[in-house]
Amino acid sequence: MAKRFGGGLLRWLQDGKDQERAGGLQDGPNGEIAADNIPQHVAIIMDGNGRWAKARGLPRIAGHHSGMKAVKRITKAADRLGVRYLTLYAFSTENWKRPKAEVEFLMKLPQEFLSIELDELIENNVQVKMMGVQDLLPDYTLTAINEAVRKTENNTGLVLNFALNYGSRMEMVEAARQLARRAANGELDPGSITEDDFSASLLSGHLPDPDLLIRTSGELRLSNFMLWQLAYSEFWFTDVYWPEFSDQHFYEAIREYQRRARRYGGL
Ligand code: V07
Repeated sequence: MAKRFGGGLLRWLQDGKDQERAGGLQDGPNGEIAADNIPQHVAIIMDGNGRWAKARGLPRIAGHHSGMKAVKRITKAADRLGVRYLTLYAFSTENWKRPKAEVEFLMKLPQEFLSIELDELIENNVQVKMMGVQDLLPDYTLTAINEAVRKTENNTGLVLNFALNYGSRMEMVEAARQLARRAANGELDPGSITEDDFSASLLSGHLPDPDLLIRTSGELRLSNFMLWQLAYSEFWFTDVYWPEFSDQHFYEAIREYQRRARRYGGL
């Protein structure tokens, strides 16, 4: 999709409606996005769905449902910009502690999302992936996700990677166990284990490290998300609740990413 920008041209991106009206990507007042420095991998902690609902006197599940619409919106925005990998933190290993009814609702969202969106994801050449432990996930959740993964595995466009039942410390302990087993089998010399070996043993082994981490809703923590992989990433935080996170907010994060990259380049 990045080819739409043309040869390294600086462009301002408006929201989808404005693009439709104007028949293309537009210059605009709030800055510009350089087509040649789009983060390859963006990871997002989609926080504030419950708070968004509470602020409106709605049940928390209404916030989760609204958050799902933002997933679609930001997937399209990322694809439009030419982002190659988008990792979304949909459910953490800690989220099982939430009330049972809320967990049950959350576990139905992958199926609902995919029943609405899978055809369009396929049309747009998107690859759906899941990063997390499949045990404990209900059958209907896994069936829906595995179907989407299978039907999109030969696509070559944006990788849409859902972190689901994911926890970073658990992932690293599992990587250590895997390497230790290989060492015990004599496949691997413990003294020769490299950072790349460790990276490859993580659930994200098939992905490059994120260039940019976004967290919504004002919390300034990593909450056990990709601790190893985010070692060199740029972080961008916003107070905006995830259901309200718009294309414009996403572009703002990308512009800030590019501004930082330019500053470091100048030193
Ligand atoms: C979930 C909506 C987004 C805000 C964060 C929490 C609630 C999309 C998915 C999903 C997951 C896998 C997949 C397709 C879609 C999802 C959960 C929660 C558990 F293959 N949104 N969303 N999964 N929320």
